[in-house]
Amino acid sequence: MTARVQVGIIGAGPAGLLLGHLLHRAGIESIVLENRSREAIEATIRAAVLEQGTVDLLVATGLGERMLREGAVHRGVHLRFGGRSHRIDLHALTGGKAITLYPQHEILRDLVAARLAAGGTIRFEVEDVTIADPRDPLIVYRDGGAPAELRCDFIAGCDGYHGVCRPSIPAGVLTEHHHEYPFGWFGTLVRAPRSTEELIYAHSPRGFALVSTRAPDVQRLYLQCDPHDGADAWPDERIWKELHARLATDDGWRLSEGEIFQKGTIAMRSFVAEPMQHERLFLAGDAAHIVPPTGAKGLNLAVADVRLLAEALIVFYRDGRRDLLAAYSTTALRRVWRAQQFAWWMTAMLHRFPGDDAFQERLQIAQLDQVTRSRAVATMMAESYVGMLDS
Ligand code: RFL
Ligand code: PHB
Repeated sequence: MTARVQVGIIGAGPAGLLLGHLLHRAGIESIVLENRSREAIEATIRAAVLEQGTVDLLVATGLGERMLREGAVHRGVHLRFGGRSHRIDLHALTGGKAITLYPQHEILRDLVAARLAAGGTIRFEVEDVTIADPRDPLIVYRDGGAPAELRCDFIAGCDGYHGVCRPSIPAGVLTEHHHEYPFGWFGTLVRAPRSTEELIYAHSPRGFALVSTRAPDVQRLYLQCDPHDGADAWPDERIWKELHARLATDDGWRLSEGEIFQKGTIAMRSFVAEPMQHERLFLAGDAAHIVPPTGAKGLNLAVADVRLLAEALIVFYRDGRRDLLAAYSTTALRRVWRAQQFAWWMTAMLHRFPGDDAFQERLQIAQLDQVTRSRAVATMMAESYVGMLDS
């Protein structure tokens, strides 16, 4: 059976679902095709740091209710090095902006609920999604085991780094930039009261550590690790020993311990595909770019991409103008590269690289010292951390 819709969206991550929501508000119809189940996407633990612009967009488009109630607003973050914590006052340095901690899977739950309540179509657990033609867009897939087709004016490729949209673009069209970092993050979820009100990014001679939260009684703790480490390389005793060593301060602060109920290694890579468009296929979010998590930018970039793409599609359908669609890739990539640079800057400043000696470590400390003492450098960090979406 061939269905017809204005915009066919592949992927029900934050990019795909938010795009469907924004288009619906402007009276543009879309269908979202997702190969996982609703339960699986709503249970995947990923990002949590929302920039001010992401929060403002979600609130302005009717998605803010639970986030404003359950999310935690943080007006600062801590850089910890040399046994001391230094607060970066995001709020004061950016003229009143803040980040909000609200887990990605909660945003997905809100988005799925909003799309379904508005009568939108999300087809979960579809299989074998293929873009048959990006010029006269046709998506071929299997739905409940039966063959199905979707004809559309445009395709939004929101299917993440491992999706099918980017690889469907013919060879020679895209330039792909890859950078692998020689370490990963070992991520844990811990049932314990939070040890800190605000996030702590810690530099230590033993490697990086990060203290974040997911709920008042759930901490999200990360450790720099070997990128090939499996969970068996990190028994609980080793995790606590390393966390205590890397987060040690001379002011009596203590990390609260509890049951570690989830563990896993996260690869650290940078990736950009240029351009983010081919014919009538537009890439958005992780399908087009990956940033290492140190700058907390991945989800925010996905939101920024679809805000731009939605505006371009709205202007096209309302006024027949194609100029914003034509400019989409160039405009989006400017922000993507800035985020890439910021994530690299944070990563390079805070991690121990193979072969680093005491000289490299002292240079990192000097740089951290400058970030915490120079208002100009702290402002650069604060603006990039809370406000990339506005630039
Ligand atoms: P997603 O979330 O990967 O969604 C893509 C969706 O497409 C589906 N899909 C397909 N559907 C149909 N057919 C196919 N062939 C398909 N192939 C794939 C997938 O099942 C999935 O549902 O991409 P999207 O929407 O672009 O969103 C990107 C964000 O998920 C990602 O950038 C962030 O999670 C990155 N990130 C963070 N970003 C932040 O802004 N702040 C953070 O604090 C932050 N922390 C993180 C992070 C990512 C992490 N990991 C695991 C990589 C922390 C971690 C640990
Ligand atoms: C998280 O809470 O998962 C988190 C916070 C900050 C980051 C990355 C991840 O930079």
